[in-house]
Amino acid sequence: MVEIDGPRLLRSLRELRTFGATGSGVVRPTFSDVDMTARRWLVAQMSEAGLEASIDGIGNVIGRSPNPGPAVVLGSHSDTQPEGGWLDGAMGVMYGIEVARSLLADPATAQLAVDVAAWADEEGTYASALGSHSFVGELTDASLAATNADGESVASALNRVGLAGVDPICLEPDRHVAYLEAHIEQGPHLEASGNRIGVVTGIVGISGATVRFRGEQNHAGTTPMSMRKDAAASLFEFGVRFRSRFAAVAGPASVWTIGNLGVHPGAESIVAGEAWCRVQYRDASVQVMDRFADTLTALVAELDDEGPCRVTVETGDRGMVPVTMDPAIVAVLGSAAERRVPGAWVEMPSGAGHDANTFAPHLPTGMLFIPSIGGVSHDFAEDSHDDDIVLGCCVFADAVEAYLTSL
Ligand code: HGY
Ligand code: MN
Ligand code: MN
Repeated sequence: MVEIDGPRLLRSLRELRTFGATGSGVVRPTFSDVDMTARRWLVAQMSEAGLEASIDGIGNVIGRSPNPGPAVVLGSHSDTQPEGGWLDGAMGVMYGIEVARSLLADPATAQLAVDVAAWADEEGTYASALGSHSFVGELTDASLAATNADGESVASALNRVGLAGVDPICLEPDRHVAYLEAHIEQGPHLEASGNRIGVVTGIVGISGATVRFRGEQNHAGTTPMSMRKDAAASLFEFGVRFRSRFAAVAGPASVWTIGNLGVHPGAESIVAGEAWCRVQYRDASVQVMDRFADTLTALVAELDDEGPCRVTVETGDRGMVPVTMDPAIVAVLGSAAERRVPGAWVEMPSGAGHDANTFAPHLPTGMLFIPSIGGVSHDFAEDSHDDDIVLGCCVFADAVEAYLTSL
């Protein structure tokens, strides 16, 4: 079993939390000042752990082992949601550093190659899983043109933070043999079942779209109801039909959400001339995701035909495809969990998307979960118990060692 330094892991997680600390949570959006400060801090942490570390041209922090391959890549993201928790992404990054450091420090394992990464923009402030897509060679012009809520493009942001012209660091097929990511579950199942470790078997796909409603702005008092082209009313009608139509084609674990919306000009005495909403849907099955996409397109066309407002849909962000974890990595994670906490672990799907979605089509990929208190995430209240955080890192380290020595 690998000896990791639990207190050191917890200290470093608590220090990372300070970059963007907001109440009990963290606000550290991609390419913000606190995000870049955190990335520079991570370079120092990775260097101290014995890795050759740098921030690459898309903002990924990459720590490369001094050892020749075969190497595993351990990582997660260091950016957060607009109201994020202190562990979402951050925990997987610090696990990677702690595992790399602990293996290098032990003569019995010092020859094992563990590269570590803190990916840029998994949360999609600009484009979801931007950094991991760059690492696997899937960066597109559309990625660089993607904008944040303020309309700043990735290309402009890279220029602003001083990364324009810096080369991206990419996957090395003759070095990298697997990708492993540790993460909080972000859901209720481990805590509810009393399990301390989750071994992920598959990860849902995620797709999103913007639906726009265009009517006629007018006076809320003098415009008769029969003459209105009320974009807000059209949005609400869409919302009602969206819920029922998606429910009719959903799978047993499907989810669908309208998490953001707006009306213009947004005054109570004005009939809204414009409205929009962001739709997101997830499922582990490509067929169900395709059914959702077709249902959305048909609903938009139906409302546009009915009038009185025009209704259009824009898909945009490439989202995430549903992926299956590598059976050999599932097995090595399960064995490591069984040794540490016999019977207190479970194989499970992931309802959250991760950078592991990006890697699975390119490398054998696996994920480990620890319980989230109350199942809460993407909220300042996100938290996990210290002993679960430390245990998760012990299991993760054992699995990494076992996988590398089995090659
Ligand atoms: O939304 C997700 O599943 C991920 O946390 N970005
Ligand atoms: Mn997240
Ligand atoms: Mn995450």
